[in-house]
Amino acid sequence: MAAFPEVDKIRYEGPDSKNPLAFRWYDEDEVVEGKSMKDHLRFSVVYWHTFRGNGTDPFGAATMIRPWEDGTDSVDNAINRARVAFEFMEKLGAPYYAFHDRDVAPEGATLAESNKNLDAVAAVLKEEQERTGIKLLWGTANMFSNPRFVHGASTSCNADVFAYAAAQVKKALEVTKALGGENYVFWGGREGYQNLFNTDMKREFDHLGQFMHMAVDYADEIGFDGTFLIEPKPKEPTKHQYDSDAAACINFLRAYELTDRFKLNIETNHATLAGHTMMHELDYAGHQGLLGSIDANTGDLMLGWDTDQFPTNIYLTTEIMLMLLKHGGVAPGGTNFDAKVKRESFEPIDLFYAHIGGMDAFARGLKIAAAIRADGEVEKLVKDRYASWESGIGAKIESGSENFKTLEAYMLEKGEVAPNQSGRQELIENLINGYL
Ligand code: XLS
Ligand code: NI
Ligand code: NI
Repeated sequence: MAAFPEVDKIRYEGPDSKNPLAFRWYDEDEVVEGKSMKDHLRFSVVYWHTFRGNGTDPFGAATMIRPWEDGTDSVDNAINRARVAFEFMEKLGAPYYAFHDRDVAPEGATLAESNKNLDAVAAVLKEEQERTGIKLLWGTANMFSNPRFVHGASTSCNADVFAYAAAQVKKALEVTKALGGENYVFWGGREGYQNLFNTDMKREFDHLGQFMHMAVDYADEIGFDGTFLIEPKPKEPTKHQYDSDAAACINFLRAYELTDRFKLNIETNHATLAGHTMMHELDYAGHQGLLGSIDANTGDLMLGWDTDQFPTNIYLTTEIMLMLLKHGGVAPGGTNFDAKVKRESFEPIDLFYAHIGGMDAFARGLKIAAAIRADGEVEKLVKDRYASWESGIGAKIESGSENFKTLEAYMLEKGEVAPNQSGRQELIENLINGYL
């Protein structure tokens, strides 16, 4: 029985459509900068928020109405839910999805039982992937919900917990490979600390590095060649997460010699929590050659936690798409909606409204970003701003031929620097607004 009988396949109807169950901007076949929107954006639906989110918050119980749920944590219920998930994704027209092991299948009393449950549901996921053509963007392991992970997983003070986490990731990698997953994500979970007085930070970082190498080794052993992604986040649940932002993650990857297999999965709300903009995090990861994928959501500037809202702000999606286009696109990563409907939006149909809005916001952002790039006005302003590096002393410095002594000689002779130019911030902001 269909879970969403009142919803047909969501179609592109153009900007004038008043149909709330249609795309106004996302036309998957429309070509932008030589590539279809579908290939640029690579939209992905997350299993945890969309099919496991129940609307609880620290002050209240579940609110979501999900008629297909039978209220048990059985494998049967999980299998039925998987079928519903694919009905949803197929109607939405999202080409990808992502999950944690424990989202899709119930945790058993033992590791063996958990693995068995996961296999049973994975078989259905495979069947549904084949039926619909929807693909797995990435898999990951939930190593933060169960109380055993109270002190973290690979950075736990308890060696048994490290071993358990290793076994769990081993299995999650096998399942991700079996389902053709194109990436594998590590979000830090509880890898971090609450108090440095009781924490051996160096030892914990070394364990984290060791763990990642074990993951790479095992991936090689089973022939999983997807990209590994680390997802930076500065706080929540621990006060100080080890993967706090793009720069910290990249330093970790370099220090432990992991950059050949790892890239970053940048999430909007995490960037905000780190005191950065999403644009900053994307540009930083991008110019380091380590931009792998994005978790598309947004926070609330009045709330200091990870509210994981659906992105609807066109200015934000324009900034994101400018960065993705600049750095050569997001593939083999994707635009993964790590976002949840609000607790008050408890009807199943709200899941469609939320995703349609996010996809349209990104499609618009893509078109606006492409227009900005095609006009080249903004690019020219930036180029002019750095004109002093194109010739003369600037070009010489960049070529590596100068040193402190030659530069002193240059400046002693010249006496004072050439006049600075205006930064033109307001002009450039006005220009951007002109495209929106
Ligand atoms: C939590 C993270 C999480 C990861 C997957 O804040 O965003 O959802 O994306 O473990
Ligand atoms: Ni998050
Ligand atoms: Ni995320």
